[in-house]
Amino acid sequence: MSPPAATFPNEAAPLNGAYLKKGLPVKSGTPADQAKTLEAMAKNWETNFSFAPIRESQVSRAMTRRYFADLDTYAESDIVIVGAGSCGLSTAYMLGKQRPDLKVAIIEASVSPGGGAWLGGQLFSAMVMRKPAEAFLRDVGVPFEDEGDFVVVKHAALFTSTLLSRVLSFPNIKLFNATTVEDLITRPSPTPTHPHRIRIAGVVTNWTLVSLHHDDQSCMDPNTINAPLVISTTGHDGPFGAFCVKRLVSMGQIEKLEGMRGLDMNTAEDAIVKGTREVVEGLIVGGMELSEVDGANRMGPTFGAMVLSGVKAAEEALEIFDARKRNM
Ligand code: 48N
Repeated sequence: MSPPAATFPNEAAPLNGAYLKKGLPVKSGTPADQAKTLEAMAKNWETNFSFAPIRESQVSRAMTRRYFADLDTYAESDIVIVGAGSCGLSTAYMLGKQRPDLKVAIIEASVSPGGGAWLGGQLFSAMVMRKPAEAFLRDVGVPFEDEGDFVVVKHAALFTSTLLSRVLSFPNIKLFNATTVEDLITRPSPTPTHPHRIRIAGVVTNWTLVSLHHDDQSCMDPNTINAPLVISTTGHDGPFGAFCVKRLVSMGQIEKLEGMRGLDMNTAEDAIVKGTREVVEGLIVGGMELSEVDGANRMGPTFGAMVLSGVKAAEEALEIFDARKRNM
């Protein structure tokens, strides 16, 4: 038998406080004698502890009003970062720290941001970064052990969670996780030698769970975010990886992907950092996604290039952004 239907009209609850309805003895706030501190709660769970009252619709409205206000705010962003792995988050941190005036949206396909940076190599915990990348760790506030030419963060999750918390604390940065970039917004930008040249003007998004089912459901159209600059850090090739650069190839904007090469730590990390750049107008590529464009080596379980590629991507973005503003 189905549960009893609601028996009272669903009046809009006030934004700010408890839901008061005739016949529903719901009082706002907790009684004065209720424990308010952890010390006061300890061992008094039965006597003077209870949660303040709530109505389910208040929870729903607290979430939905914020989320849809964010969608409205970031529908026009200054910069969109695709992929919240170590490179994307490092990029966001540098932008958030330097430019509180810019609206930065991060689109992350997974429910859990962080990409491949929750563990070191082969699921081992420790994370290695070669110097001088420890300068970034110091800036973010991640403790490390100094081993001479490299440093070690005792658990990769300490790095990723600390960086993530710093990024999420910036008021001008919004993380849209469980959300996939399914395509790029483009505008014609022809030159005499490249009549079909385009520039990137934002991203096309959908819930990741929707993106995974386009083949077995009828058309589920996407949403969009306009932005004059997109920074793609979607990692090396894989189910979701290297998304934006693969799209550039399919749009004929770059001829082909050179493909990530074999592991060579000493070659790979410098190449990724130095190669981080605007690949086509309006799209900067960093992190391991870049290895697919340039045919750079992979570095395996060292993460210094990811963070410094993020530092460079942010620097490139601000130079481009400010130059465009000057030329407007
Ligand atoms: O961690 P990744 O995969 O990418 P990076 O470049 O930030 O860091 C790479 C690093 O973890 C390594 O691969 C290390 C250094 N190993 C190297 C080696 O030789 O093996 O993060 C990419 C993020 C992920 O969280 C994806 O879920 C996300 O990007 N993503 C997307 N998000 C939104 N829309 C998409 N289309 C999309 N594609 C990937």
